[in-house]
Amino acid sequence: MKKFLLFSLSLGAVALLPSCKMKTAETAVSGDAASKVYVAPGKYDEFYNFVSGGFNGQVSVYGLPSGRLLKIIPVFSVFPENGYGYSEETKAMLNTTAGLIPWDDQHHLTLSQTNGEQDGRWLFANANNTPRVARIDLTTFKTVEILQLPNSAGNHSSPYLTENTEYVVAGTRFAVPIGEQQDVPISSFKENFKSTVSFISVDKNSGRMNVAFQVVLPGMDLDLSRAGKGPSHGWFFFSTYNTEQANTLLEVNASEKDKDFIVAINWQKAEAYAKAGKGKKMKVQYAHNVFHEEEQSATSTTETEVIVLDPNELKDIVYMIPCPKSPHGCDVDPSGEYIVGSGKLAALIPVFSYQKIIKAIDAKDFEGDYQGIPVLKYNTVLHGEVQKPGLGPLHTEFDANGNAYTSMFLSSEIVKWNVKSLEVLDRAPTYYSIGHLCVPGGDTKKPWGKYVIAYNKITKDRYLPTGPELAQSAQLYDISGEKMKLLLDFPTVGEPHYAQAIAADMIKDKSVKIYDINKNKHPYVAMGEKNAKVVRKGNRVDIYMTAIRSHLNPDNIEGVYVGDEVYFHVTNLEQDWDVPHGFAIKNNPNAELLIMPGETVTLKFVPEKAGIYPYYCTDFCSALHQEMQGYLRVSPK
Ligand code: CUK
Ligand code: CUA
Repeated sequence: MKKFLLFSLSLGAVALLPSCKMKTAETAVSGDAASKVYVAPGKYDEFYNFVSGGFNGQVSVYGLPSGRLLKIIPVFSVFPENGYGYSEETKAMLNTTAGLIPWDDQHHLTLSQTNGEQDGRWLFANANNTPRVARIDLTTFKTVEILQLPNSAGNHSSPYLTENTEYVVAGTRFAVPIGEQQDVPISSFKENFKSTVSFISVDKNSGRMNVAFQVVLPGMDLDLSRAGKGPSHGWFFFSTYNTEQANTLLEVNASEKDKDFIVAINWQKAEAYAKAGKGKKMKVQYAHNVFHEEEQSATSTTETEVIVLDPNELKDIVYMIPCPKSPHGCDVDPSGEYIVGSGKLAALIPVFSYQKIIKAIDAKDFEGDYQGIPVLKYNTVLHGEVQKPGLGPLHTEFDANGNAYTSMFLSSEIVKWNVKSLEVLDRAPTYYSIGHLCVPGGDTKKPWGKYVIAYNKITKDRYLPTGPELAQSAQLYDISGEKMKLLLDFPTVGEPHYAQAIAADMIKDKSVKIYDINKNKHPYVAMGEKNAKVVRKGNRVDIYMTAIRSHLNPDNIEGVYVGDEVYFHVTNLEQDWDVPHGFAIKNNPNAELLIMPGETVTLKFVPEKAGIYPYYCTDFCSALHQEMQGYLRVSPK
């Protein structure tokens, strides 16, 4: 949303700036708030809250209602805490056709679903900059797969999924020339730039992702999306802006039109066309990275082809619904009947009816076309408008009782309204300038409800100042009653955009599991201290090292020469599921490792100078932790 802020400024309209109401927290917090978020020492939280990290490229995990930070899961950025992106086993996860990219921008998260309800199996995340979608396994809390997307740039409208996780979709924010990189004038946007939606199939059992097909659209900025559910299963809805197809936004021409569109895609029809061979095969290159649990190691392969469907030829897969003023969020209610568009510059919230959309499509009741794609009539498919909801509507989540909660960036509040009657029921200020919000299960058929969490863009005075770079702020509200009640502020990591929350019971017992060393098929595993050894092949030296309280074995290594490629393959032999060991060696630019029980992890070291290089365990693992150490001698060639 940073861009939007600038954009408002360039309009010169003071009314569009976020209004940071300088109301103090005390005025908004009820007396029993503390007891509602208190989780006694030794007790667990009720929900896991998975929060996107924005520009830090990671995902963080909090407990709710306490707001305690439980873990950071590295996804699209390297992570010093556990060596992700530094170890030989995980480097391949960050591979792309442009090489290893150590840092990306992560905005949206989606928990896998079965029958429209959360199933606690996987969490999907997008990389916004270099387009990729990741899958995180919720038994290990590890990133296990990253799929790069061809024909895309600015993978913002992603990842959203269908109600049985049949497909994860990813829509392009930046229209670009498709195919391989092309050198064309930027002013040729209208002719040369295209937008795409990738439909990524997800294997029911393994979770393995695959770009099944892409739908190509005229160049426009796809912003956010949701799948239909229940009656609207089979459809996907995307918000768009810049349907003027401006290649520069400096003159604010991207918002000159009164209405942009919600794009409705009939994915079941598109899928049938793709299966019937109606798409075109296009040569492209993109990386597909998979972490293999048995080998404890990732591989990166390159895919070379994608199936592309063109709605100008296949006339009944894409429709446009006019939507006021640069829509941002596009959300579908739990019943699957109502589609909420949030025009970020609009003073109302339009809600569309799925039944009316289908009726109008069947009757071919169109107002015209947009570049060959039929445009429905706003009034014909509208369920109604929420009047005077506040300023700057962005995103909407739902509770289990037919209510919607919309974030208002400019007026800095959450507005609760009834989905059927469109009546505004309550509003609660946020501190300050809310972006996304999250109700546990609030994007599914069966929201858990209970809380809404605001992820705010401006922190200002919420925490002790820490220089100009402040922690971002989340806020937890009780929504169990008629009125929302602010309970808690908690600082977050990076810049949260979207988040998901799930009942702790769905996951917690599955993740209490040791990785069985007998299943460790790592090529350099040392099963037991007896198997620790040093093997030389040419100038490559493989050290099969073991770590167990309280030795590293071997702990004296000689016969290594300057310029050798040395690989420390450290196997953690512990059988307690939560006892990691660390590994670090002096002057190694490849950083360090953290090895969990049963795992083998590899650190590469190419010594440039003769000398003695001490190494040791970096994780305080027992009373004799300091004894886990050793020496490598490097001799001149
Ligand atoms: S965007 Cu950040 S507040 Cu990237 Cu989902 Cu709306
Ligand atoms: Cu092992 Cu400290």
